[in-house]
Amino acid sequence: MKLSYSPASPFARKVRVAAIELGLIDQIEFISAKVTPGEANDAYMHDVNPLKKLPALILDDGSVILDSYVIVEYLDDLAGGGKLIPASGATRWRAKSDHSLLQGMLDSMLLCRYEKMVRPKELFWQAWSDDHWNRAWVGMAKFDKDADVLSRGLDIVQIGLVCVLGYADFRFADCGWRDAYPNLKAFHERMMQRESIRISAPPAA
Ligand SMILES: N[C@@H](CCC(=O)N[C@@H](CS)C(=O)NCC(=O)O)C(=O)O
Repeated sequence: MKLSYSPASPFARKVRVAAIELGLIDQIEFISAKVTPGEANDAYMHDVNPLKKLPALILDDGSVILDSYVIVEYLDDLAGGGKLIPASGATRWRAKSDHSLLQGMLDSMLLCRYEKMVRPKELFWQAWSDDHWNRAWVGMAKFDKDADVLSRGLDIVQIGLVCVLGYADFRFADCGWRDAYPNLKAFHERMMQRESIRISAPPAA
């Protein structure tokens, strides 16, 4: 299997952490891909993902699995199922829903980043950017109060939450999430003790 990847991508980090935790990392070849809004990458769009997003998992038969959540679910299945995503029942739907929230938070944080760094300065829309940042910020507040998520064994929600917080450190270093959300701070410190989380942290910005 091959994974289109960038060390800066929080979505790709999620897959990498899951692959390490599931014991599948040695079966994946990491292929660096460059996908920037506003820049063409026709080969990637045609051959891998028409949405021009990474990560994408390319199986040995050439078929492609999108997106990061579905890739983690695929890997979880390969590892026997029910390891990082509960296999059935209320806990499955809770985890999927919490993960969707985290996914949306990351989407919004990425949009803020693109608005600031990629969009022409004269077109920058402050209110739109603030609105998206606020979605991530209020999402963090929700998880800061969720003692169950913060204290249970490793799963897709905890991995997604670490990726959100790591991306906040990487791209929004002054946002102050540790001061605002002490339970997330303690959670993040604990999670950073895991090798998979530590070695997958984004490079210094
Ligand atoms: N829903 C996708 C989101 C992936 C995503 O947005 N990836 C970013 C990189 S971190 C990307 O490819 N951005 C390029 C673009 O939007 O043009 C997933 O979970 O894999």
